[in-house]
Amino acid sequence: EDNCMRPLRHTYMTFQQIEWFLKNLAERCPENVMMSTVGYSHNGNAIYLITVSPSADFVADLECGPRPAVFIDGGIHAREWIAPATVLNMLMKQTENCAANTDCDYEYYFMPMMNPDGYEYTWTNDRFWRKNRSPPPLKNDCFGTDLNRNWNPQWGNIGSSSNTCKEIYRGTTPFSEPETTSAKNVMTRIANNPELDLLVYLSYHSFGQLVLYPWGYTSDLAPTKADLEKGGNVYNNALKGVHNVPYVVQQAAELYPASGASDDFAYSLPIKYVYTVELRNTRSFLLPRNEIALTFEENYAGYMALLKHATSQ
Ligand code: ING
Ligand code: ZN
Repeated sequence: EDNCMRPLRHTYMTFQQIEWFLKNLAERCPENVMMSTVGYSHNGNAIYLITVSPSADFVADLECGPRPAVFIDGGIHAREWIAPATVLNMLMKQTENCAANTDCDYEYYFMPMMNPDGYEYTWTNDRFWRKNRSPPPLKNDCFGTDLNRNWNPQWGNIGSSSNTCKEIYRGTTPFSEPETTSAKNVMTRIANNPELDLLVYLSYHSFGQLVLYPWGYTSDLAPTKADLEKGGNVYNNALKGVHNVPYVVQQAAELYPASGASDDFAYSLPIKYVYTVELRNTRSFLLPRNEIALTFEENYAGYMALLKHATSQ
């Protein structure tokens, strides 16, 4: 059978190009890729979940008992273009592996474009838009909720704002936004599936070259801080081995405390290995497109090492 892979992408894609890309991948690789729409943004754009699984003949050979699972998202923030670009390349590479029956021991869940409305807005109106494009509760207020301040637990506390015009506006209630509600529902369903063991959560952002672990809402140490730090170092050491680019592993609240971010929700589900990765570079959201493949390559190595580590514990 033909392999169903596509070449790596070296360009930033519009939301429409991302949709074509995902549909094409799902059509070419029906054995390994399932694409579903798990919600719609305020502007009516689909929020996609892509599930990558082992081929049917191969999965029968895997051990009985719950299968490990990983959930990965990108593009929570509109202007961080390298995040969806990296997750799309990871998704494609993982598909290629599963189609070849190699390195496919997990059930892989990808939400590569969490904020389609905001992303479109960065292509058409404002390259540095961060939030989604939900209308404000009162007219004449500002548009958009920060999708990384809209989660529980600890919604509404430090590092978020009730002012609709701020970049860290938290929304009216926890999960007030369709984007966060969709992701929460998917993550909860995976976590509660007795056939799966949701071990790893990765959320891709930029910039800063950081591997952040919970908590983000407090500088108190997470109860399993030692495991989180170890997993972060496994990711970072593998990453560094690829292009020797320095990333720093630290607790999210050490960067700045922020409540209502997705990683604290993931950690509370609970998921054992939870990271917000701030991709290249250390200066700007405008990452030259010749660094897309490099960023993907190093983070794919980190991802692979972390997934191996998580199942060896
Ligand atoms: N940075 C993250 C943000 O949401 C973060 C950093 C994540 C802080 C999780 C605390 C918890 O602000 C970017 N670039 O979005
Ligand atoms: Zn971000």
